[in-house]
Amino acid sequence: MKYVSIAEAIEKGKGTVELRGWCYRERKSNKYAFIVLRDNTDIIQCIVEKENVLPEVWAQVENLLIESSLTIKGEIVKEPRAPTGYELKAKELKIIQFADRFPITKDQSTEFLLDKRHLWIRSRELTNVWKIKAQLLKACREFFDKKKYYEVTPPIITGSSCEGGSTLFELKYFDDKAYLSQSAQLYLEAMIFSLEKVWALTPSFRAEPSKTTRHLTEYWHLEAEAAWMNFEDLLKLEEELVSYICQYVAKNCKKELAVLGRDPKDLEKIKPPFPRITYDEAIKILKQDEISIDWGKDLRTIEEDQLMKHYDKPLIVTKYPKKIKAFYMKEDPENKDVVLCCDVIAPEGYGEIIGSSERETDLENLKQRLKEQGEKIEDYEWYLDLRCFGSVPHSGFGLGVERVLRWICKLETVRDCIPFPRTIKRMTP
Ligand code: NSS
Repeated sequence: MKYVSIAEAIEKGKGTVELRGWCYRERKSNKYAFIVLRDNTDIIQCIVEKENVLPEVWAQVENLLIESSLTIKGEIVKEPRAPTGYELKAKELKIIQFADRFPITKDQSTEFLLDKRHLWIRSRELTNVWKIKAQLLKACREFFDKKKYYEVTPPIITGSSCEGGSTLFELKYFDDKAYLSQSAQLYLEAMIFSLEKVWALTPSFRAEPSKTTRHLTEYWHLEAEAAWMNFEDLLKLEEELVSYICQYVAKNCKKELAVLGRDPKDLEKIKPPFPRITYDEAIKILKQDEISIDWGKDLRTIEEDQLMKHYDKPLIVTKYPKKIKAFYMKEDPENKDVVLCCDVIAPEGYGEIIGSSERETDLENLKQRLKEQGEKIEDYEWYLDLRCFGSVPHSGFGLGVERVLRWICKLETVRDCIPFPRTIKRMTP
């Protein structure tokens, strides 16, 4: 007999099937054993009756602990009292591996759960997060494909910094020094001169010394760059992508969202246009709210959270002061103190999800900004070359996959959006 998945068995609703998976819960008496079996599709209660199975099988069932792997054959019947509405009446059962006593029980500390992460990733909550993440990534691929962007594969080992030296991970590279990539942007900028519209999904690395619910030292970065794209088109593209992701997940992950307590209707509401304000306007709103912040200071978590009390959709904040932003951002032709950049901030206090800008194309300006930021011009020679061989106006953005996923799944921390989170104090398991 061929194995069917638990979801297929429930869908069928009757007849004899053979399932395989892991013991999710178990409860035994002298005559009966209830085994809740799980596979990657669902869970189902299985009832094993001592009288209906061979004595050696019953002896095995008596010793069965959760997370043991097994196969069960039996008849599917409707059972409203069972967790998923159906029950399997076992006729045959085979233990593939008897599990040791599972170390994770109720009410354990976050640190303990992170130590046992290799086991905790099978939990029901996290399993649903992985499923939603897979759909989110599928939505992004589909989005860029429809927009005729090419997916490209930039390097991870790099010789210069993109987002400033303070958060670079250094690496011994034979007799030289190299760094782990913080962003593929500079390489995507190079690729647009062959493919015009490109995107990439890569791990990005940030030696962030802060322990927050928003920062990982290794995260998945979705970035896009396009030739001829101006600032206005950039904002539209970001708005469309975020909306596409939300619509896609709302439609395809109803069951998973329910487990995590997110109503798909919250996501269905996320449609263009998003509210837009400039940095100057953000400062004004904050001052009205009696938050003291001087013009020229970056918006921190508390300021972002305060701003978002006024909005229930992602907020686009544009034109930050030049002196606090990266060297590659284009100066606003109407005001030399600000740049044509944009951050997208998620609602409900989930913080920044996108960083982006139109790119500076003026060679002298770029060199000046690099100098001001204490960078060596020689390290950026190849990048500056791009401004000398058919330079065109262009723009791009970077979206933090785990940040968006955290918002969508309503999770406490970005650490639960990646199977094996890397943070200041943790690189195992
Ligand atoms: O630093 S960013 O704001 N922008 C860039 O890296 C640009 N070079 C991207 C580009 O234009 N191609 O990072 C982009 C996003 C940011 O909005 C967050 O959503 C996410 O990357 N991000 C992070 N996620 C998790 N952990 C950390 N530490 C982190 N840092 C940024």
